[in-house]
Amino acid sequence: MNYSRFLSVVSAAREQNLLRLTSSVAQKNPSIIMISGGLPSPNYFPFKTASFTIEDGTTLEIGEALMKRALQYSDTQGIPELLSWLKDLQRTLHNPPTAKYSPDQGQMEICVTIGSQDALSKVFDMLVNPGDNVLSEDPSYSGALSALKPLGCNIIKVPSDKHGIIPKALEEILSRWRPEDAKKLNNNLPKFLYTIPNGSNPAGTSLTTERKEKIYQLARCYDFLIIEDDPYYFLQFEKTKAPTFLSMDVDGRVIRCDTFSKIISAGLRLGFLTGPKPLTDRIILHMQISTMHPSTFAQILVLELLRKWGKKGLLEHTDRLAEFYRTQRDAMLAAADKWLKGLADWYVPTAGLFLWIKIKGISDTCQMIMENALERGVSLVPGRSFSTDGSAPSSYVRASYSFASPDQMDQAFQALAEVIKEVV
Ligand code: 09M
Repeated sequence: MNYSRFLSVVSAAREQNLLRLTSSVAQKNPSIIMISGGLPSPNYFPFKTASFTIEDGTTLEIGEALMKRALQYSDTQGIPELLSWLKDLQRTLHNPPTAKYSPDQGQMEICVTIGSQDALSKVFDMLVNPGDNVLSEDPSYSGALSALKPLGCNIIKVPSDKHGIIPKALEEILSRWRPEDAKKLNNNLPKFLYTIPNGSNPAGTSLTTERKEKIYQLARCYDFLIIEDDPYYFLQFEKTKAPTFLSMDVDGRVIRCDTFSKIISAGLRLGFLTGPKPLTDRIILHMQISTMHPSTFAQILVLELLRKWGKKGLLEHTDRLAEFYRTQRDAMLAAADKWLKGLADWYVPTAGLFLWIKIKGISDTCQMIMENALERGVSLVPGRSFSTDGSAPSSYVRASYSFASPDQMDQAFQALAEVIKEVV
C-alpha cells in the first residue's frame, strides 16, 4: 500500500524527536551513563510502594524498584512488556495477516494510547486535510465526530440499519468515484471509513461477518482505510465473537482502536491502537510531542493485572462483564416494553451499552430531553449529538443501561413516557 497518499500535511511534516529517542535508548541500557535525558531523580518521588486488592481478594504488590519505574517517564509507544503482551493478545484474538508482513508492507504494530478517544483524535489528525472526503457510519459516536468536524473534512454519512452499515448503500455512495482513480494522486476518493462494528455507539447494532467482508472488499476496490473503533468488542452478547476487520486485513488498511475503559478502568485512561507500522509510527511521532506517553503508572498497574490473569483470566473477566451487561440490557428492554410501547421503537442491542430509541411523532428530541426530561430527573442524550451535522433534527434518544439499576431504568422510562405524552 502507498501509505504516504493517506497522510495529512501536518502528519507528513512530523519528525523524530531526538530528545525522546536518546533518553529511550539510554533508559533501556543500564550500562550507559545517562546525562542526556531530563529525567527527574526517582529517589525523591514521595510514593514508595503500593498494594492493590483485586476482586478475588488477592493483592498486586508494587515494590520500591517497580514504583520508581512506574513514576518515571517511559517509551512513547508504551512500556515494552505491555506492548508484547498486547501483541500476543491481538495475534490470539484476531490472527491478523499483517502480523507476518515486513514493516514496509504494513506489518502489524501496536502503540498504547490514552484511551480510544486519544487514538481517534490522533488518527484523524494523521489522515485529514481540509477538504478531504471521509466516510462515517450514521449515526455515530459524537466524540469521534467532534474530533473530525473541526479538521474541515467532508464527512459522508453511510446509512445503517439493525445490522450496522448497509454495504449496498456504501457501494452506491462510492459509485460517485471510479475505482481506477484510486491509483492517481490527489484523487479525492474517501480516505477512510470510520466504524464502530460491535454495539455501536449510539445505535447498539453490530455488523455481521458477511457485511464486514463486503465492506472490506469495497475498501480494497476504492482504496480506503478502515478505522475500526471497537470498545465494545468484549461486550458482545453472543458467545462467539464476530471476526474483526483486523482479522481480514490482508492489505494492511485497518487501524483498530481497543480500550481498557469498558473492561478494566475508564479512569486509568489506557487503550491500544493496532495498525500497519508505517501509520502507527506517525501516531507515535505525534505522541512524542503531545502526551509523550500514556501514564507509566497506569501501564504498570494494568500489566501486573494482565500478567496475574493471563489471557484466560482476562477473557473470563470480560465474559462475566458481557453477561452482566446482557442482564442490564434485558432489564432496560423490559422497562422499554412496559412504558414505551406505542410511543417509541428500538432495536435489541447485540453488544455494548446503548439502547437507541426512536420516539414516534417527534421530529427533534433535543428540547424534550434537555428540558422536560431533565426537569423530571432523567438524563438521556438527544439523537442529534450523534449526527455528522449536530444541528440536524433527530427523533432519537440514546439511553445507556451500563450504570442504572433495573428499578432506576423502570422509573426513568416511566418518566420518559410521561414526557413524550406531554410533548406529542
Ligand atoms: N459517553 C467511546 N464513549 C460515551 C463515551 C464517555 C464520559 C465516553 C467509542 O475511554 P475511551 O477514550 O477509550 O473511549 C472513547 C470512545 C471511543 N469510541 C465508540 C466510544 O463509545 C467512549 C465518557 C462521559 C460520557 C461518555 O457518553 O459514549
